[in-house]
Amino acid sequence: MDKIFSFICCGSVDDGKSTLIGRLLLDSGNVKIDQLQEAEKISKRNGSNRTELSLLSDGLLSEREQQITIDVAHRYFDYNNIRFHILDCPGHKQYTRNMVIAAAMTNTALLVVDCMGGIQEQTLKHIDICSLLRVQNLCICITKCDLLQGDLQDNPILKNLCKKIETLMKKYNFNYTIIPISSVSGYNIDKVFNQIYTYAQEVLETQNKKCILHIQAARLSKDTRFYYARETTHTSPEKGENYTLYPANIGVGISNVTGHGVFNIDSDIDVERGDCITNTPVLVHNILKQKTIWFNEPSEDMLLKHGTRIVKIKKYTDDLIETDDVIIFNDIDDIKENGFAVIIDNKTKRTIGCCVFIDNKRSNQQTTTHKNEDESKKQKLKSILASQGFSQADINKMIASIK
Ligand SMILES: Nc1nc2c(ncn2[C@@H]2O[C@H](COP(=O)(O)OP(=O)(O)OP(=O)(O)O)[C@@H](O)[C@H]2O)c(=O)[nH]1
Ligand SMILES: [Mg+2]
Repeated sequence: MDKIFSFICCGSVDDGKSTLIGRLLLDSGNVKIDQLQEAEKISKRNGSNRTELSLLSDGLLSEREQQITIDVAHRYFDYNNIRFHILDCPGHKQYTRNMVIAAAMTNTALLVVDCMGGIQEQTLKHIDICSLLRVQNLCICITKCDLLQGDLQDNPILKNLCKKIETLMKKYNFNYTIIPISSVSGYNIDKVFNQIYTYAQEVLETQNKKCILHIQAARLSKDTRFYYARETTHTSPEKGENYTLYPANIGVGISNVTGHGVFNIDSDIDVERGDCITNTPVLVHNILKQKTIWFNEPSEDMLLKHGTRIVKIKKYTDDLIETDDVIIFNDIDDIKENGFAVIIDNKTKRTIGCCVFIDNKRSNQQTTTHKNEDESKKQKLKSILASQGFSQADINKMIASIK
């Protein structure tokens, strides 16, 4: 099973996310008998007359005790020839940060809306977050339809809710579909499987060979330097391919690949943690056009974490961030996976916001070239000095003395 497709399940608190995931796991044959027996036992102990399928998704003890989702639960199921990776998001307002980080990692969402409760404040918040983080496909599941009386085709509550959702969707750019379901009875769950499978095929087919490697570490072993990188776009480099090192803006070749994100390059250039090696154009700026979702109040002293770089925020306004060093990124509309960063409070080290990069491509081109040229000259000088036998410490001192 080499194809993996990730999607989130989001929506307001108690609207039935974890139960739907439990149903998907069960119906796709991905629940072991002992897991099901354990869920039956806990359900009975909690006084429920049916097996709570949410217990198959909620992992933490505190979640099971409180019957709410706190952390993002990662669950997997295989359907046809694809392995599906579901990120079950908490609906509670206080855990919005977990939902944001999950949405940043995926292109598709199952959004649940309780047929009785309708669209809630948190439903709207999750839709806004999905839109800002460029989740393209939205499979909107109207849940708990077993609670509705009579023929569902003609049900006024259902019709009314569908109309409201359609009106709301006009404000956004999603590729969406609405499916009334019941996770308890299994009604229309086959349609959910089909829809997710269709989205998966589309997304996996269009996934390209853009590869962005944020360097995590360099290790020297028997005179060979191995680089360890985060494969931001889930694409791996291949031996013999040509890449560019940023921020230096120098061409490098991949001379060997020894594992996931572990490789050698054909040059003795000094590559460090925080550098980036890519086969696709990126932006290298320290003034960034952005939009932020805040989880807590902004603080006086903040850091921006993107890829494997953490830089200080010098100045923050609603649409611009200025940092004390460049970051290597893309606009979210160009390459989603490289188009967002988290904001950290430097005192508490808590993640307090998530920002997405929008519309930088045209505005900052000039500064990039200028900075890259300087960086490129420094890197070339470094490799010349290294080839002449200077130690790394001496080279760094010499480079630092150049203005
Ligand atoms: N009748 C009925 N009840 C359902 C259905 N789906 C979920 N429920 C019930 O709704 C309640 C909440 O379900 P969960 O799946 O835990 O909701 P959630 O959205 O994951 O909640 P949080 O993670 O805390 O935001 C539970 O009591 C479920 O049994 C359904 O299809 N029919
Ligand atoms: Mg849940």
